[in-house]
Amino acid sequence: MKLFWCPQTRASRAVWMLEEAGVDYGLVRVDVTQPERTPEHLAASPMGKVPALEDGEVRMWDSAAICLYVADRYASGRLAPGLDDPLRARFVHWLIYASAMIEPAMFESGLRAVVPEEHHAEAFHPGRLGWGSFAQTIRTWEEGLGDGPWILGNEFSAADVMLGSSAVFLRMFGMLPESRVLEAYADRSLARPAYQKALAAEGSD
Ligand SMILES: N[C@@H](CCC(=O)N[C@@H](CS)C(=O)NCC(=O)O)C(=O)O
Repeated sequence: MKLFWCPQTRASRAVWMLEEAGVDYGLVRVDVTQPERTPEHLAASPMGKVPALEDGEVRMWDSAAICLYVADRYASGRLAPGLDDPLRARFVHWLIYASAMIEPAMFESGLRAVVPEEHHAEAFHPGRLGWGSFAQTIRTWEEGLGDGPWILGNEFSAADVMLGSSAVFLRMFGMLPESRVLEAYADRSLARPAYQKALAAEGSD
């Protein structure tokens, strides 16, 4: 298995996932801050993005899809509730929440600061956007976590790789609102040895 990866990007959550699953993989370091893309990278990721996973014939180039695939294929029943498990729906929902709700709401909140106020109603029409406001997104996430410690309760899963890395990213960008629940969740995520291994890779060549 091969992961196209660049430090300090969404690729870190894919490394965290592979470490949690305990599978063998190699990292191919690419620099997505530069415009050039190798043919090998483009074959793995048509948009030349990271993370991108090659696993035999499989090609995947989205962090949520990669987390779901790795959990189902290599850690089913451990990092992903099985298809017949009553927790399966909740697992899928929250795994996708990170990229379908948190990330768009986060970028919208940044855009609002630069788009003139008079264009907000048209540009950010709440009924047309597929996500809620940033405040709503955070509140719903906190409610979903409840007493935790993880999004499924006591069991850690691949959904926490997506959500926990989002909490860590938000904090890194200074965008995590004051939230005891999400601060503690980011800390718990960072305390996972597999996440620490993923971050350690960032400092290596
Ligand atoms: N939805 C994708 C987004 C991937 C993405 O945009 N990755 C960024 C780094 S965080 C990237 O590769 N940017 C370089 C580019 O778009 O050329 C995912 O979650 O994996």
